[in-house]
Amino acid sequence: MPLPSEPQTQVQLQNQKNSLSDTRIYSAMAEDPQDIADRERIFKHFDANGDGQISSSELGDELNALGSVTVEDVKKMMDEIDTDGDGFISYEEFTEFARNNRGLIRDAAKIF
Ligand SMILES: [Ca+2]
Ligand SMILES: [Ca+2]
Repeated sequence: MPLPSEPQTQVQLQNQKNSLSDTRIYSAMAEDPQDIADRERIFKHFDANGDGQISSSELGDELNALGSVTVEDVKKMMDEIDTDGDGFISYEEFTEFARNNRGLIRDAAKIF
């Protein structure tokens, strides 16, 4: 009577261990992989020219497509998200904003 093959058992245990630690990492960061995927998709959507940053005109164009916004509205959002004040929203700045506004990003993910 042959025993179950030893290497296979080890691989299965290893996989279980990996998925457990993945879960722990995600919960420690309090980040749903879906939130990260949504965030990346929305960022790329806003970054129309694909240079990795959202300019105020890119932000304004997208917000105008959703409904009328004033120049002041766009400026207010830029001021809030562009924390280093260089006039562009980097992915890091967007990530920070998204983490603090998870509900807003989830709503936006339904639109984009
Ligand atoms: Ca851009
Ligand atoms: Ca910036």
